[in-house]
Amino acid sequence: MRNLDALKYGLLTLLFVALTLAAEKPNVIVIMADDMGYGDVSAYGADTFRTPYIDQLASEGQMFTSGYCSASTCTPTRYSFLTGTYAFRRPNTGIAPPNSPAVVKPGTETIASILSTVGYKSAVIGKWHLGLGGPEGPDWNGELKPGPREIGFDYNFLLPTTNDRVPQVYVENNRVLNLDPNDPLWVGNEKPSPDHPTGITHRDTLKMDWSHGHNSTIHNGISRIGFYTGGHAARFRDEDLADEWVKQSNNWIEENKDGPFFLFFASHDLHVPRIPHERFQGVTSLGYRADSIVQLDWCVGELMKTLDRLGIAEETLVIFCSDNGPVMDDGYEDLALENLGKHRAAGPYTGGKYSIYEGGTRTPFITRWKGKIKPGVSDEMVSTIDLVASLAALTGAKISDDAALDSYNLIDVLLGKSGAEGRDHLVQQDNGRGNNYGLRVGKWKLQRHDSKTARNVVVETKLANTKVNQYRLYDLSKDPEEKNDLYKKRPKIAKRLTVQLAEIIDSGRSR
Ligand code: NG6
Ligand code: CA
Repeated sequence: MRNLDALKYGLLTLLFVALTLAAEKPNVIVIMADDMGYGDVSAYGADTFRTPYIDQLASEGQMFTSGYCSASTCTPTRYSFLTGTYAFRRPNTGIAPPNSPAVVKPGTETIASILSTVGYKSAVIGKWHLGLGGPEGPDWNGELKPGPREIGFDYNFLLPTTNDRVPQVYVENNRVLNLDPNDPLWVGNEKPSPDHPTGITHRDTLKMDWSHGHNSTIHNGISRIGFYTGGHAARFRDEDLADEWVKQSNNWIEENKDGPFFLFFASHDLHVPRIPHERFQGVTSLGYRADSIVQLDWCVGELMKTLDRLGIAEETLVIFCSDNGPVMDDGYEDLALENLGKHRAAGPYTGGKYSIYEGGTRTPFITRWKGKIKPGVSDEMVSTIDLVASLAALTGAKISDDAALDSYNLIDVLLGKSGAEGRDHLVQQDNGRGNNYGLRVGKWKLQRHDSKTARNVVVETKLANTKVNQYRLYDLSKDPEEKNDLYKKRPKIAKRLTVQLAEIIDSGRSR
């Protein structure tokens, strides 16, 4: 008996060694743009400005025409990208406010914790917007825990929320960087004193006016969502964010060049307030929105140059994606809409940020691994939510059965292997739990506009907030703009997709 056990153990060990050897452990860099639409890259059709570095990634790798994020706002997409579970399954995963506690709870398996089990070092550098701290929210003057390091990242250098929300400080690991204890940082929802200057009382001093919301505390001539005082030595200039992300990333890559490493480069471009560095202001004819795209493109170029300089481009899988579709006026008068001209930020699609139309979640999506991925264009369906399972499969890491509930292993598709198939269905959500959904199955697209759309979410159509759910059905192969509703004309397909969507939502998992 004992011999048999020993034999079993030996065989299992052999199997494990074989699997480990078969696994590949390239470095992985995920570059996530903020609010970038399908048509915002020249490789994807933008022709009033150019994005040479992103285009180069596309020409050297797989360029997906059905690449998606899982939600059309930031927090839920990021939640799902990290955890592999649809955000609508979890409470409080909608757009996070300035004092939000950590949205991903410690103990949750994430892309970083899963990769760490097979030897990866990982970092997130850039916009976080997934809350920090326990149920009481962030302790800005103390330890900001839990944060990324409590869910698997080894290092983080963050803009804690999103830059139209307070505060404008960097967080390095669990602390606000350069915080002077004699000038504590206070963040809140209420005006801290009657004479506290705001975007309303001091509107004439602003360097960029607000159009809706964004009229509380002023920093760097821009009023924001929420109030804060103190922490002056820690505050940054909006103009310097992109340079800082590149600098920090280059340092971290250099320190970890022997790999394997996983870097989540979370750009703030092109989210509002769009204040690119002075050297990018005016480089396009479209204003600061497109100037910010060119700035992001520069960041991509800098990161790729670092890989080349360190000789690790052939050991690094680079994934470029976005957290939601485009938006023009998102609260500031930066003339994005007025300067738009012929540019179509969502490409041929309808809708954008906040929307369950294709424009909300179908975005640029590129994978490049020099010497490994054969360059080409793929129309297979892939989503940011699939990166957890795909990278686990690539590297031989295990995912618990009760984690990453909606993440599919699409590694062969992401690596451009011929004949590999992408998703046969994908749920698209707008913001938090209980909102509106899209379901794409092949060429069919179902929209479900829910009866109980959460308040404080931008409601995109009159369909929302009705007494019963409203459905629409489109044939994307003939009608990419989702204009011609076939819900009544194609009752069998309509029924099938309606039931499928309800099952995915109700069953609690789709993996
Ligand atoms: C909205 C903000 C918008 C933006 C968005 C989050 C208002 C009126 N609108 O509530 O400006 O901050 O939240 O964007 O305040 S996201 O890309 O981070 O999800
Ligand atoms: Ca976003």
